[in-house]
Amino acid sequence: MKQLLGISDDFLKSLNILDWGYTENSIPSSYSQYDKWIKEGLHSPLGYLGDFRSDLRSDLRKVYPDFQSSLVFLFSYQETKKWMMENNHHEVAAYSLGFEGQDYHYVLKERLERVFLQLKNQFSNLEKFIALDAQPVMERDLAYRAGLGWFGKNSMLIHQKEGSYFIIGSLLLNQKLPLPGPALDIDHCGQCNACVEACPTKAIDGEMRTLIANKCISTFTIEVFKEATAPEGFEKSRGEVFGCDICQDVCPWNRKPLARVSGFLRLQESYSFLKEWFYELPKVKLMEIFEKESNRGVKKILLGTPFDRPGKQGWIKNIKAWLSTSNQNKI
Ligand code: B12
Ligand code: SF4
Ligand code: SF4
Repeated sequence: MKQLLGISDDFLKSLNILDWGYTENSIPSSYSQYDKWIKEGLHSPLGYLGDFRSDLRSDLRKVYPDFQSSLVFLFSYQETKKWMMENNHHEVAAYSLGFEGQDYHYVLKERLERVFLQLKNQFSNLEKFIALDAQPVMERDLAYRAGLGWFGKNSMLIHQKEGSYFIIGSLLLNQKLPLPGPALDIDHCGQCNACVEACPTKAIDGEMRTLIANKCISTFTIEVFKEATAPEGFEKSRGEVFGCDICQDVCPWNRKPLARVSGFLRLQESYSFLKEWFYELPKVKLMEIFEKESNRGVKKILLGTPFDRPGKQGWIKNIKAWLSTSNQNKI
C-alpha cells in the first residue's frame, strides 16, 4: 500500500484497509446518471434515495460545508468471502459476517476515528465528517474520484488489484492535505458480461452500469421489511436469505484477490450463534425462532449485527421465499 503521510503501513493493515485514495473534488462525476436513475424510478422501493436528500448528493459541500478534501478507505471482507466460497455458503452476503458479525457502521466508524486521530496529531485544527454508507454521499463515485477504481457493469466500484469485496468509508476534511492528486482509473470490464448473465433476477442494466433496484435480491432481502413477493428469477438463486453476492462472485477481477487470502470466518463470541442460525439449522427451524419471538425480541437478539435491519416480518418474508425455492436452486 502507498504511504499515507506519517501513518504506518502496518497500522492501516491492522484496520484491514486494502487501499486508500485522496481527492479535493467535491462534485460527483456521475450525478447525472444518478439523477436519471431516480427520475426513471429505478430506485423504487428505496424511497430514501429519491427524497430531498438526492440533491445533497450533487456536491459534498452540501453535506459538509467546510469540505476541502477527502480520504477514502477500502475496508476488506475478503477473508470471510473466501471462507464462504470454500464452504459453499451463500445464505448471507459476505459483508454481513465480514466484521466479526458486527454491524460495519459501528466497527468502521471507530476505525475511521482512529485514522483521523493520527492525522490530527500532524495537522492542527483538522476537522472531519465521516461518510459511511448512511450519509447522502455517492461513495462509489467518491472512491472513483480518489483513484480507487472504476464502475463495473454490476455497478460495483472495482479496484484493479483488490476486486470489489470491500466497504467504502471516507473522511471528509476541512483542510487540504499535502498529497498528490489521484490518477483516475479507466474501464476494465471490456467485453466481459459475466455479472449481467449470472444475475438470476436480471436486475443489472450492464449498458447503463446500474441496477433496477426492485429486481435485486439484495433489495428484497435487506431493504423490504414487510410481506412481499420475491423478484422473478429468485428461484434460480443459490438460496440467498440476506443480501446477494452473485454478481461479485462471478467477476474475474475478484479471482486474484481471493486467491491471495486465507479463508476465515471470525465471529465475536456473543455473535457465534449466527453461524448456527445461518449454516447449521434447517431453515424451517430458523423460521420457528422468528415466528416464536416478538418484534422486540428479534430486534434485541440481533441488535449490533447487520441482521436486525429487516425485523421479524422481513425475516419471515425472506425465509418463506427461500423455502419456496430451495428445492430447485443451487448453482
Ligand atoms: C442504495 C444502495 C444499495 C441498493 C441499490 C444498489 C445500487 N447499485 O445502487 C441495493 C440495496 C440494491 C444495494 C445492494 C448492494 N450494496 Co449497496 N449501497 C447503496 C448506497 C446506500 C447508495 C448507492 C447509490 O447511490 N445508488 C445509486 C445508483 C444510481 O448508483 P449505481 O447503480 O451504483 O450507478 C452508479 C455508477 O454505476 C455510475 N454510472 C452509471 N452509468 C455510468 C456511466 C459512466 C460513463 C460512468 C462514468 C458512470 C456510470 O453512476 C451511478 C451513480 O454513481 C451505497 C452507499 C452510498 N452512500 O453510496 C451502498 C453501496 C453502494 N453498497 C455496497 C454494497 C457492499 C452492496 C452489496 C454488495 C451488498 C450485498 N452483498 O447484498 C449489494 C451489491 C448490489 C450491486 N450490484 O450494486 C457498497 C459497495 C462497495 C463497492 N465495492 O462498490 C456501498 C458503497 C456501501 C459502502 N459504504 O461500502 N445497495
Ligand atoms: S446483488 Fe444479486 S440480485 Fe442484485 S444485481 Fe447482483 S446478482 Fe443480481
Ligand atoms: S463480471 Fe465482467 S462485466 Fe461484470 S463487473 Fe466484473 S468485469 Fe465487469
